[in-house]
Amino acid sequence: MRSPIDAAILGHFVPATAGLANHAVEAAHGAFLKWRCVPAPLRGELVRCIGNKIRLRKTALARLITLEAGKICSEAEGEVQECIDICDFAVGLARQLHGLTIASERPKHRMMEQWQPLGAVGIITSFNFPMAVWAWNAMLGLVCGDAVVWKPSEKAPLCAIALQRLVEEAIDEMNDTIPAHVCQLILGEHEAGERIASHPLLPLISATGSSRMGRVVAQTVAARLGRVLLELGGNNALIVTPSANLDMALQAIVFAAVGTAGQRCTTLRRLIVHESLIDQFAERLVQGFDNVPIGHPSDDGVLLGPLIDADAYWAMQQALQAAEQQGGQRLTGGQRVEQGVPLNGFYVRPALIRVAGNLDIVREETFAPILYLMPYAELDDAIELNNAVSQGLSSAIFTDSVREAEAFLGPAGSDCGIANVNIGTSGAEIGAAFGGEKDTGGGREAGSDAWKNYMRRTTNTINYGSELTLAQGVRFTL
Ligand code: UN1
Repeated sequence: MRSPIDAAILGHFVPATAGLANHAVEAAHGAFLKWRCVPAPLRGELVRCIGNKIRLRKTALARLITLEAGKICSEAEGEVQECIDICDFAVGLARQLHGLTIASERPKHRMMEQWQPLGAVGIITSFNFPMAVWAWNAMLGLVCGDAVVWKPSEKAPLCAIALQRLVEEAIDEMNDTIPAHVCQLILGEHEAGERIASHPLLPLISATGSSRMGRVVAQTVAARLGRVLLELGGNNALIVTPSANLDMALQAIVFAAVGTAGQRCTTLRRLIVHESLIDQFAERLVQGFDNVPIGHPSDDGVLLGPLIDADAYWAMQQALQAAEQQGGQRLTGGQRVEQGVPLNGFYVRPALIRVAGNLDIVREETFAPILYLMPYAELDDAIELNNAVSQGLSSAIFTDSVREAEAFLGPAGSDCGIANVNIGTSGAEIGAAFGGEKDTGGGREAGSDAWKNYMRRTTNTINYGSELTLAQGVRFTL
């Protein structure tokens, strides 16, 4: 594999054979059979230990993300922080995996639900968050009593190996309380992902990546009636209304559109601006985009590092061409940058394209810093534009009007899993549920009650009387 910074070869990995992958899944399943009986707060101790190790090595891990995914240092550190945060969250959660007690209609009966460990969980992650997305899934899975089988992106195996090493260290340090194979790593290309998706010993597959990949995984898992947790493509929009604080909006927009070189699933891709201010605001945006410092992602002050690879660059060029053919007007950006950046990396100027509405190309998620700018007249039209794409991950509105904000957040408002007011579309905290609707796949990861995905619910009815009473008044006595 190569670094996106300068295409330098970072190493070679041998993809796991089918036999090896199967062995890893079976080992994880075996570990699960023991792990599920370890009390949850003790399972939390392993996660605490992993979190402490990540905390101690925050800078080194962030450097690895920069090297392998091309993120600027601050965003790479932010991603490691996200891993630490979910560890802390999961440790607390280990004492809160609670179910309900429900009133029974029968005398001297009690109903309750319990949440039990589910099994070994398959986790498929993408290059753009090579550590955090694993952490969301694995740390919750571990406290829930599951084992974990991780198939990271073939573009970011070093990040995965580094985390796996830390996990193994933590397991060793906790001696024989932890089954050794509770966290497994399988390196490979998409065949490895397919193997995981079809494996009957993995009751849950959590997959992050493109909607195309998610569809294949979902169908494979559905064929064996398994469970999926999908976090797929986004096509996130932000509405700027006349009452918005434009300085704040501008900052939020540039971070959301350009951060991580436009390669977050939460990246801002569509900007819907009120017609009364779109021309003036477009000028400010062009200025903002043209002034984004581009370069080596480790250099101080750089905000825009490289795209992941040549394919990403060509996909961006094709999207720009399609946008222009479909009537879009390029206001700025899109060119490759070759001066003042490391050789052989794919560095680009962020592109701003004025469009009349959701052109065909605008409906597609292109993983690059391209922002489509479109006007609206009435808030209802803006919300309709926001919703009129197949993806439904993140969305935002900038407004000082309570009426507008609440309309956007209400039942006829944004149809996305994330709807924000006066902040951008990306950079969510881990405490809340993360995910989206429609082609985004419907899954919710990280905070809130996302842990329930990693457990099975049992409903228990207990009769503590000495008579057998049937529900619904049914009489059936011999
Ligand atoms: C992703 O791009 O797959 O909200 C995840 C954000 C980050 C996570 C992005 N916390 O932008």
